[in-house]
Amino acid sequence: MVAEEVILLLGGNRGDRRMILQEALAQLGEQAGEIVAVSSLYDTEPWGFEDPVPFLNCAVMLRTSLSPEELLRVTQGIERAMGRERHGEGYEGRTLDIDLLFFGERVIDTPDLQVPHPRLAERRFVLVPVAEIAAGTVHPVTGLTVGEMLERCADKKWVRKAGVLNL
Ligand code: PH2
Ligand code: MG
Ligand code: MG
Repeated sequence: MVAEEVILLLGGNRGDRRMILQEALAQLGEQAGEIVAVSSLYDTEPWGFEDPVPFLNCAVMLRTSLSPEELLRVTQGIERAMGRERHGEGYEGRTLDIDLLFFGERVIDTPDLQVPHPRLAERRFVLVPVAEIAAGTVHPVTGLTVGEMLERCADKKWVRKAGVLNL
């Protein structure tokens, strides 16, 4: 299969947040493909639920020859390896979440996987890091670029730069 460009969002708000994202990036490079770009780290206010601990988020661009389903299995394996536990429905604090935001220009809507990520345009904690590395990426359904989505985003939750990962 021909390699495709994928954009992921990494985040977590439990444990050593920075070390966990650093290790997740290394694992993605080993198991998923070639790391093309990584955004700065951002401290971000928890979105959609109350939690005293901010998230640390960053965006990653990857070239992969895995299928979307294969990539999802790899990212879920990395989440589990970094201590992610799932406790049923609803948002909760977690050590590591890896979300597939864009997969080339594909549109995927299955019970296990929706790409582009359905809530991406509503969230500054997603759009700010992605705009840093891929502001011109076009949403295959709405036709808006990431930069345009950020300009239109009404989300008021705070997002603050918090350093960079080592490449
Ligand atoms: N992830 C969520 C829910 N809320 N809030 C922030 N700030 N960052 C996240 O990564 C995040 C969230 C669901 O995966
Ligand atoms: Mg998520
Ligand atoms: Mg997720």
